[in-house]
Amino acid sequence: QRRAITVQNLCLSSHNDEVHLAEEASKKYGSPTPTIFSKIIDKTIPADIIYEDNKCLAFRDISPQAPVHFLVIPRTPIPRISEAHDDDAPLLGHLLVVAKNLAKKEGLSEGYRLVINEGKHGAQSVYHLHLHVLGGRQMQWPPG
Ligand code: TR5
Repeated sequence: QRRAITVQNLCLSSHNDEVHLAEEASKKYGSPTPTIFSKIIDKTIPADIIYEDNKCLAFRDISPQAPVHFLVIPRTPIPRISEAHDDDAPLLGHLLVVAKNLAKKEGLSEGYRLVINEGKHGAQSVYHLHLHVLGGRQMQWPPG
């Protein structure tokens, strides 16, 4: 089954090196343990959930990189954007619509950034697809 949950949990450590986390996560990719985000979905791990519906939920990032930083995730555990199927297009569109609605609700009238990290080079550390929404400060370009 394609939706088999595939990644080991990443416990939040004092070590906050996202690139290191991403490297470790990519090594573990393929293991059958659910991700931490599955546990947030099933509420066995607490999170600051700001929105949920039957397709997705949004919660504040535990290590915010901007004054406003939340994640929008599908309930279906698509591990990464590169593994989304063409027929996931409505779901992917829904994540974007939810992200922009929440950004408005969060007062990000001056703009914000949407980010999807993909795989090792993209510094993905949790292999459950998620859309970062960051705002409340001036972003720089290019990202590191
Ligand atoms: O690096 P990528 O793009 O995979 O982003 C993963 C994000 O998940 C990071 O920004 C982390 O700070 C965030 N994260 C990790 C955990 C976590 C979380 N956000 C909310 N709640 C969390 N819990 C309870 N546990 C985490 N390990």
